[in-house]
Amino acid sequence: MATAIERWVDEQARLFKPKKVYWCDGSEKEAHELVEAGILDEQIEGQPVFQALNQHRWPKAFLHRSHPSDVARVEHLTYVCHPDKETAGPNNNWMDPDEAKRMMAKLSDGAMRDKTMYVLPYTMGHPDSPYAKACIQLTDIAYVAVSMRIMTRMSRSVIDKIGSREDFVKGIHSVGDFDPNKRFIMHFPDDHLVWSIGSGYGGNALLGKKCFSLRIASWLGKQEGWLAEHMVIMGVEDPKGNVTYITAALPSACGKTNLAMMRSALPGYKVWTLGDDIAWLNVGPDGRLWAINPESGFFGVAPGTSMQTNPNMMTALKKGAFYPTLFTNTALDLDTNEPWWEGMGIPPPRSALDWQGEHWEPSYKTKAAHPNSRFTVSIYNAPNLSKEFDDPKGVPISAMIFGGKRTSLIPLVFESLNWQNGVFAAARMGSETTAAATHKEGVLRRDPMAMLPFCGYNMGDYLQHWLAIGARMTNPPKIFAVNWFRKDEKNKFLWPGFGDNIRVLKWVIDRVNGSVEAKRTPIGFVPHIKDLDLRGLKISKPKLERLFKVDLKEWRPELADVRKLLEKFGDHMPPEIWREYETLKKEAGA
Ligand code: GTP
Ligand code: SPV
Ligand code: MN
Repeated sequence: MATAIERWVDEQARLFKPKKVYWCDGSEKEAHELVEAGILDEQIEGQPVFQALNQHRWPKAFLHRSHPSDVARVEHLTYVCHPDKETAGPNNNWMDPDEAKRMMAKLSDGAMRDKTMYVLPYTMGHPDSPYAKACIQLTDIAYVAVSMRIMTRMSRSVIDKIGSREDFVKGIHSVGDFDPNKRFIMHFPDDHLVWSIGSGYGGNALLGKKCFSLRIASWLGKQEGWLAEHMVIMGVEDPKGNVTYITAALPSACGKTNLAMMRSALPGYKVWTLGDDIAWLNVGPDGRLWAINPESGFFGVAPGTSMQTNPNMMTALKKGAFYPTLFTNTALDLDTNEPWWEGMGIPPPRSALDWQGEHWEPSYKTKAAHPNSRFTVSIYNAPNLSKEFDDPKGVPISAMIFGGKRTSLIPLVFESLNWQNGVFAAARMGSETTAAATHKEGVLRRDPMAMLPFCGYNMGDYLQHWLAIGARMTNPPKIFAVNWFRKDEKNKFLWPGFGDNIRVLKWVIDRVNGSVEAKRTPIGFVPHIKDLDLRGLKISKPKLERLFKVDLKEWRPELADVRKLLEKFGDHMPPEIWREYETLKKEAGA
């Protein structure tokens, strides 16, 4: 008798009508065959799906060029289909689930004709973790199959683990004909199902990532009492060898990968990585918050990654241990067959192909690599991988950091007064928009907890859930806010960032350990400058003062904007958050 998985795959095959169905086992041998298929058999706009890069300089690395219209997440085409709109909240696009399924079935009919349907069995999280989830995704492009092998733990054993259960996590994906008018990323939280058509881009197509591990998982977390968050997990080791585990939430393209891979500028301090994008957080029996990373790879922004800014990532990209490493929409140096991107820290190639495969020279005004060009690389290639990474129970979190790109107003770092006050600080977070999603760049948008595009239900209820989790912990993490991006009047960053961010993490750890005092302001505790370890850093006193300045006058328009955000959620916004708002408003004299 057919299993639940086989029945479901059959049903999808009848709809999509592929020429064959191929069940993946996640092995390296198979990955070679899939890459080969991407080089020889599969094309996008007349170009092969994969191209081998210089294997001497970039072992096991391949280049992928996407369809030119398919370079980022598409938030306006992303829907969360709860039975009612209220549950999805004003933070999500909503469609009635039955209507959405009818629409998707129509778009899916025959969409894999002449193509292979790959069946991908994988777990999110270490298979031995009680928090791991067993998943099956279908796709019709080798790029997605191979990317999923890097980003998840793919194995046939998942099929046995699911056995006769019907409630496994389901992902249906087809690139269709890349038509932006037929592109939809649909979530059905109650069915544990994501159905995505028309895009091959990471967040739209690697369905274990944002779609399941954040949008659907956040909903599961709400029901089951845990959190799915857009967060880095890292262990910071001090010179005595003590490791403090910290999470950090920053919106897309605001510095998570760089933070997770940081090479410390302070002697004796080390950052060990456990993840650069997603954390699942559970309250442990010890009353602390424990974190696992459901993923096993990095899907990181290429531009700006260099030996100067992120040497650990450059090492991972060139390591050639796990097969393969992928580059998507970077430029290609025609002399050397190496990938290249803006901010790589080396001169541009004399002659290149740009991200679309067109001829490019340094004199051109256009960018050679797409601003959201990315690499996909196994976390096991990371030279700073934490030895706790494969521990099924995860790591205990002492501090949670929230941040965004704010060129003014927000100090380099401050600490919230308590959990509830910290939830408010994280909820009012804003960021100037970036290239990771298709919208105008550089506009301030409120992005509570860096989860605005990823929370799979009403964000008012989500903040309530955060407060409830806080009430369950006897030893909660302290909550901090950071901003690496404050600028001076000449539009220059005040803070060097990257490896120097360790100085901020050191202050965070000192506060966790209670070894330094801080200055109480209406927004929270701000460092005394004398408590920052600035050894080896040249930065002027006026710059430092400006980095930490809390100007209450400037907070008036900010708070008016925050009010608009809170109002958007009506009755769903917890009264505790409104109380925090009123207190801050009063203390700030606004
Ligand atoms: P997603 O993968 O989209 O979730 O992004 P991310 O949050 O992991 O961002 P990432 O680390 O890739 O950084 C994005 C951009 O921010 C890059 O252009 C970096 O060079 C820049 N950046 C990262 N950290 C810093 C910093 O400390 N200071 C400054 N000025 N820029 C930074
Ligand atoms: C992000 O946009 O936050 C990313 C890339 O990490 S994606 O996987 O596309 O979501
Ligand atoms: Mn992300």
